Amino acid sequence: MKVVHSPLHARHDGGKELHRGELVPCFEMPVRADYILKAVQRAGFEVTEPRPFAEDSLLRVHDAGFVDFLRTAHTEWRALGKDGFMLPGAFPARGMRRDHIPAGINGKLGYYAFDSGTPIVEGTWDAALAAARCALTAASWVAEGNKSAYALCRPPGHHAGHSMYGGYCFLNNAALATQYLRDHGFARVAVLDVDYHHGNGTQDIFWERSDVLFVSIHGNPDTEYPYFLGYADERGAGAGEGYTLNLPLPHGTTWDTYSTALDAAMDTIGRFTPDAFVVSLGVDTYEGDPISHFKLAAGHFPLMGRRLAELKVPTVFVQEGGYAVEDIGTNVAGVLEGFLRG
Ligand code: OKP
Ligand code: ZN
Repeated sequence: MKVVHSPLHARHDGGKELHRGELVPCFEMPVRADYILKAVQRAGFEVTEPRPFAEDSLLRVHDAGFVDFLRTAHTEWRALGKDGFMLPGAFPARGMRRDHIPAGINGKLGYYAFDSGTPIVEGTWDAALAAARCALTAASWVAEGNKSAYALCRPPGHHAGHSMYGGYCFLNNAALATQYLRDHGFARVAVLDVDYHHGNGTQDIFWERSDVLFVSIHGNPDTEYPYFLGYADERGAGAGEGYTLNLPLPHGTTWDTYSTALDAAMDTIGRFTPDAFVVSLGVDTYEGDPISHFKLAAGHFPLMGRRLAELKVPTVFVQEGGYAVEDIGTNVAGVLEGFLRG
């Protein structure tokens, strides 16, 4: 399986998030990608840098004003004489204006963000754009006839919506890959999000569409991030009604329960008869993950990969979360190797 990765991911570094009352370095850190890279190289996969897709490719799934904001936010911040990481402090909640974008940078941060755990640093745009290009490159390889490809994206993307960012995500890499496939001859594309956290951004982007099926298996949002989306009764709207499937699972979920949900997800995906398949591959379902509560063991990831291969449809894997950094590479490579053996 070909792998696409950019060293520019490392430009997104130095931000902090609020964790248990303290500002701590983000769990989403550069070394994650280094561990994954080592593991896929050890597995013998060929690693290539992304193709130089133009920035307008992003506008197939994102709002132009939002993309401009991400590109210029840190420059605006520095123009005010500030430096370091930026986090929003106020959000437009119930009863406040959502039809006006404040002119100042602090207002814009709160307007476009949905949490205060996703810092923007000087290199964030370069890293996010490189990750988006990785996803587009993997999709282009599959469109050119490869059976599968893996985009080693960092930062991740599945929490980023049409015009919002959060959950360590800025541009929705998996949605960009999905739309690329739609634009290059694949009439029906299924997305399966196996990250521990609900892929609210991907759901948002494809909510009203019947050409893209979105299925997500994740921790129950009643107690798990992102809290405000990912419940079982969310099934899509308009033409997209019935084309979103959420399978929230409880704390402590083991492979037994997980694999039953995975079977249900794959049955629904099979009935959709997709022409291509995009997997939002988070491995924070692992028992050693510091911010998640499922209990998958390392040996379960190859089984997951094997199950995904049963669909027998061209497949793009896009990296999402996974924060047990020393084991992240083994777990990701486990899924990919299980898929290839499947
Ligand atoms: C991103 B992805 C820890 C709180 C966690 C955000 C979690 C984002 C997960 N202080 N906040 O889906 O893996
Ligand atoms: Zn996650």
